[in-house]
Amino acid sequence: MSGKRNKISRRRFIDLGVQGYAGLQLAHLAPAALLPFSGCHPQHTKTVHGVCYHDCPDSCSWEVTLEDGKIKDFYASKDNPFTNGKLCGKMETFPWDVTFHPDRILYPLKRTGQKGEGKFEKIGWEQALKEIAEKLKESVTQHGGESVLPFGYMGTQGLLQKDAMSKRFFAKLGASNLEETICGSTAITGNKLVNGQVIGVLPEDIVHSRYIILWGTNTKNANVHLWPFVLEAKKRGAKITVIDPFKSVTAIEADQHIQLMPGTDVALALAMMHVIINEGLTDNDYIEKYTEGFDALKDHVQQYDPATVASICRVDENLIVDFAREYAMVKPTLIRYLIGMEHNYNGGDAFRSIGMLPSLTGAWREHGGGLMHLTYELFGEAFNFNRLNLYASLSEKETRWLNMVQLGSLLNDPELSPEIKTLFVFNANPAVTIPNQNLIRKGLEREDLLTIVLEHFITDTAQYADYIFPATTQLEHWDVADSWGQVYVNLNQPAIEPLGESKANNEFFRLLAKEMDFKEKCFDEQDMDIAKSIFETDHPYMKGITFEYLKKNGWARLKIQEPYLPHAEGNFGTISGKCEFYSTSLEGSGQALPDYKIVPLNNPDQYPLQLLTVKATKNFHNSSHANIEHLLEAEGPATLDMSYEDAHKRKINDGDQVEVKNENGSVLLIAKLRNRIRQGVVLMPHGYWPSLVKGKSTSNALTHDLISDHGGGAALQECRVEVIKSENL
Ligand SMILES: Nc1nc2c(c(=O)[nH]1)N[C@H]1C(S)=C(S)[C@@H](COP(=O)(O)OP(=O)(O)OC[C@H]3O[C@@H](n4cnc5c(=O)[nH]c(N)nc54)[C@H](O)[C@@H]3O)O[C@H]1N2
Ligand SMILES: Nc1nc2c(c(=O)[nH]1)N[C@H]1C(S)=C(S)[C@@H](COP(=O)(O)OP(=O)(O)OC[C@H]3O[C@@H](n4cnc5c(=O)[nH]c(N)nc54)[C@H](O)[C@@H]3O)O[C@H]1N2
Ligand code: SF4
Ligand SMILES: [Mo]
Repeated sequence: MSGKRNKISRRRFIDLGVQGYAGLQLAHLAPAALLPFSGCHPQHTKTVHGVCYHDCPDSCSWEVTLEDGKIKDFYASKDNPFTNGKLCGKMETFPWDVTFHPDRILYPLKRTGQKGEGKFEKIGWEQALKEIAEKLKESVTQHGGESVLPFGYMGTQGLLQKDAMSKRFFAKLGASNLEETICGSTAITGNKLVNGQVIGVLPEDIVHSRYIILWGTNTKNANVHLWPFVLEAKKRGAKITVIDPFKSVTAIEADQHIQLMPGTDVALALAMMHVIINEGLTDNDYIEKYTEGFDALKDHVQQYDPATVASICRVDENLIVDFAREYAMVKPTLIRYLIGMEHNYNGGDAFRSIGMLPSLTGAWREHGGGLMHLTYELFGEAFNFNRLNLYASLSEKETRWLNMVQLGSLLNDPELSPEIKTLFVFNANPAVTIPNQNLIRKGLEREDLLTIVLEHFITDTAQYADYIFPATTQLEHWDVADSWGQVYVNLNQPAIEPLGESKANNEFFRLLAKEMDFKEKCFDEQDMDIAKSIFETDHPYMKGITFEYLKKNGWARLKIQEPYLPHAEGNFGTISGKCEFYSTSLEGSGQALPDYKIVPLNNPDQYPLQLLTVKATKNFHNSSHANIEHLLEAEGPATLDMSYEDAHKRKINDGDQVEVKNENGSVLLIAKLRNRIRQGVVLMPHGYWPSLVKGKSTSNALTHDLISDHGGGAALQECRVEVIKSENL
């Protein structure tokens, strides 16, 4: 099978309906979900609850209506106040876009062509598993368990299919561990260094705020179900400021947009502190009772005076002063940050310094005041993780950790001991989403590397696989969803039988465990039983929320005591229980206080423009859905935002084709001159599949695998490029 895309149009696909599609593509399978409705039987209608699987702060609840086992309707939960009756545009037609898509992989495949060529033939499950197990056993004997790297990420963030069974499998095998750092790690590490935890103000409580700062987050696009709460706050009189080097769709709607240079947020936050402290706008009582290290911070911020920082951030000095004053004086004030600015070399310190601001001004005291970041810790407290954590007892010894951000370097490093010989990819598309795309491709081309991919589609990563296994979608398997952006728990029930020969990730690892002769009983455990075990808890947040309740109702809000003011009286998650302005854990490293550090980059003269590659697409979710015809069409070809100054200097006009290039690669794009980016910076959306665009390269062909200051994250926005007009490509 080749990676060619079926040209059936979206409209036509809907017209044909699932029944027609079954006739065209899957008649020989006749799975229950696709059987045409027969008038001979009485209709049996039922509704099944589910939840969106995407790595998204919103974790929306949905319902599927079935008639005689066939999907009739798919829609957002109307009752769940956070989902509020609406899925985002990229998920509204999910069953037809993904589950029933004609390109969906429905059988195991084995490579027949060259690596990357995308040529495969069908193979039976039994045979494929046997072959893999044999190769795996041999490889582990020869090179050790650590020569196996599981590259599983958040393609589904459900607690079951993300890694419940795979963790057991790889622990037993003694494989290398993957440091999952591409998203959140740097942000979390930065915030935790100061506050000890990332839970702060609850999402809905933003309505109580009177000054909202959306700092490096594109709420309207990336966190769409929070946006109505922001608008409600605005209606109640709140001012909205967005801090972003790009005039994002969120920045366009804000009352104020501070368009600083990328990666300079830490300097801005330190300058705000300079003003707040020196002008006596601090809450001294709060500082005294609930914080540590104030004197050291006070001395430290003196070097970050507004004039100096104005030249670093390239914003007006008076704007910094006014912004700091307003932040300190309006009450309640809330800072919302999420992920965006962590992908900088100074990302960790940005999250750290901004995370200090609410304690300086005592913003935490009020309902709707403080910091809003991530909510997953609440579920960590509430759920029973015993069975999910069981994998730890299967490891015979501690095995090495490899950072996912550096996959390209790792695959190409002959000095790595042991070398990576087997790569399992599931819930991820690293050939598109991980920095240094060309190095990753080169690694995936290695003849001595066994690559196994579990997927829905032949992605750009799957094209390099030796074996591809068909994974089920969220409509076909069990899962349990916590959330990192809201406080609702969801149980996802399978609405239909798995299509074709697809199997859930967990089932793949259960079967492979058998083939590997793993005898432990935990490899027999079924998904529904693991799901049940998660709810075996008497934590007050889960009062009345049982497996049975969720089976009937789908979702429930954690029973959190209201109003939730986590730090009104300190209670930080640090060892001292205080907000730590000075990080004693980093004492002696020169990093006990946050700093603006110069980025170690090569060739700034040859490549004078800083490239941002961000999740600015409305219709893709990272690289997911970027192969779905109507979504790709709605998104249009990938563009490059440039300032008029930078474009004119290069004789580039709006709509011209341009080549963006540096030492890592080159990407073809359409220039967009619309005054949304500063001189010296260019921006392109991330997510497009190389195989589906002109030039066969996308954003991460240009990015480096440089690591951020804290948490091991990817400093992928520290990328310098040149742009030229590309006439004849
Ligand atoms: N439509 C859509 N929604 C998504 C996703 C998607 O791919 N598509 N992905 C989901 C995922 S995985 C995540 S992690 C979340 C992320 O959601 P967000 O945290 O909102 O992250 P991003 O959209 O990456 O970036 C937000 C903004 O940060 C800005 N930014 C970049 N560098 C800097 C900087 O140095 N300083 C400041 N102040 N701002 C900077 C970018 O210009 C961008 O507008 O979104 C989720 N939601
Ligand atoms: N340049 C640049 N790069 C970035 C970012 C950026 O802003 N700029 N953002 C980064 C961020 S924040 C993130 S989170 C990462 C995300 O990067 P990835 O985790 O690679 O996310 P996706 O591109 O969505 O790929 C997920 C894959 O999982 C598959 N999948 C979904 N459900 C299942 C399942 O049940 N089983 C199996 N086996 N597969 C499944 C989907 O089909 C999809 O191909 O990208 C990062 N990369
Ligand atoms: S991607 Fe996010 S906003 Fe869209 S349906 Fe899924 S959880 Fe909701
Ligand atoms: Mo992410």
